[in-house]
Amino acid sequence: MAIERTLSIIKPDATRRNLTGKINQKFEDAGLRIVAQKRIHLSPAQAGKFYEVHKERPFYGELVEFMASEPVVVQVLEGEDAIAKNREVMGATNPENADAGTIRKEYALSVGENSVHGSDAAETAKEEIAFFFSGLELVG
Ligand code: ABT
Ligand code: MG
Repeated sequence: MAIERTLSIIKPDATRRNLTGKINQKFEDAGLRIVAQKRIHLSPAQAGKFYEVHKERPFYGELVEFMASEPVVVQVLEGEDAIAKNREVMGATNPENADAGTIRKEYALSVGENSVHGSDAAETAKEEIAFFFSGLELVG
């Protein structure tokens, strides 16, 4: 297993409910190190660009509006097998299908307002980290 980095976003439904600390605790308990983190308020254009891969999906407009509605916390998590491990800690996209103890099971409100985003593969992790962070901001 290799040490990887992955891009995580704590979404507006979670920052609004002051869940940043509780969610970070879950990452750290799973052995993921937060090597970069910042709170930002995305513009609709920035959120639209980040989710460009979903442009043709019926929920794209709603997703972009939601992600730009209130601040998010963007972060880089590092650890062994970080991409898959983070997705395990997050749980299934739809909280109804998420396993007990996962972030989405405990905190997500719906499939849209599902509290966290995590990169899904090595290539997307690289692109998504570069979208939000410069090399100088990554402190291993
Ligand atoms: P993640 O587990 O979040 O990576 O979702 P994944 O990419 O596996 O699943 P899909 B279904 O592609 O969802 C992409 C993002 O779109 C959001 N979404 C999804 C909605 O807002 N409404 C919907 O009806 C659906 C199906 C959830 C995912 N957000 N993120 N991150
Ligand atoms: Mg995804």
